[in-house]
Amino acid sequence: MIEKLEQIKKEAREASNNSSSLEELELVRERFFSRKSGEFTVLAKGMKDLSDNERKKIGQKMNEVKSEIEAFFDHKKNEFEMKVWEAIAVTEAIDVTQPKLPTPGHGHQHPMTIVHTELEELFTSMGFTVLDGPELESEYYNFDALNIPGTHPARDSQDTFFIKNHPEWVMRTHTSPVQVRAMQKYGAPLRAVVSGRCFRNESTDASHEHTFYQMEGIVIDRHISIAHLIGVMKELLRGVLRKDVEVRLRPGYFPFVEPGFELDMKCLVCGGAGCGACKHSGWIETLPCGLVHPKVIEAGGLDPVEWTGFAFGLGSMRLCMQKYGIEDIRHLHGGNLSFLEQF
Ligand code: FA5
Repeated sequence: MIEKLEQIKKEAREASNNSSSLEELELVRERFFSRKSGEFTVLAKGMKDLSDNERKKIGQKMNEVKSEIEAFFDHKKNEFEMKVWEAIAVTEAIDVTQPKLPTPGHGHQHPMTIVHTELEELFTSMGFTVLDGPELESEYYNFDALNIPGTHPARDSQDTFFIKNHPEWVMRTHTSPVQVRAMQKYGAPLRAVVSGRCFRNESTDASHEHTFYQMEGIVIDRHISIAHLIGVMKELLRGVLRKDVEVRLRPGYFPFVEPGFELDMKCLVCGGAGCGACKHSGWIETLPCGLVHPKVIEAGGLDPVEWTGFAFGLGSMRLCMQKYGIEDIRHLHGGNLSFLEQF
């Protein structure tokens, strides 16, 4: 039996040395130690037929051989595991000499976001609700409900993008459609602002974009007058620009207000001398406004005899330009970081 044990030890050492992977080594371990048919296990089962003396002597030898074989296996297993770690160390090595990557800077708000947030805070402090409206709007809300029927020449001044095969949908040309939507949804009295993107099919220049922002405001109540309108407009400009600005009010035609005004402000970019931002006139068209037309109040589901109101459509990109002295509107959507990092 001693000879047989020595033979098993020799074969186990050779087999483990010759194994070429952890899986193969596991099969070698099975060959000698599997519970049913392992060569060492079968030999150990024969111990029961030995005399007490022999069993003591052989038992000791068996324990020695078993420990030796297990040591061969463990040694070989360590070899394989080391190879795996070496491979990982090569592929995932950290190069301590590599220069440090620049730390990404902190982001900040876009100037338009700053202006809209300030405007919304200002209006909520005056009791206005902040609403939202769809950018893809129905032709009805964008034009018809605002007293601009299909043949009305006012449609020409707001040439828009229609949707292929869906002439009833347009990319909204202004935020005014929310006037009617708000009246229909919330009734009267009402005080609301809505800021968002508008779209027009027009060439761009220093003061025009095809995609630009407006903030609409609407107040519906009893006995609303032009005095209320002008009071709120002045508060708006003072709140955002943080100074008194020179304004002029002149008649303006919009089919959805009566009377309608254009509230212009003296250009802060050039101080009124004339520049690209004010089309060299010294004045900026920023705040068209007026008293809500009775037909619009009717479209909102309200009685125009009982309810009156004012509305305005602030060109918030132009206001942003005035606030920060930006001479060309196209900088705002240009994505140029050296421009944006100034805010
Ligand atoms: C309107 O859009 C009306 N809905 C405004 C209104 C609302 C009047 C409520 C009365 C009552 P207008 O087309 O003028 O009006 O545009 C309003 C403002 O948006 C302009 O004064 C200007 O500041 C800005 N704006 C208009 N077109 C552009 C453009 N292409 N690029 C940048 N800003 C523009």
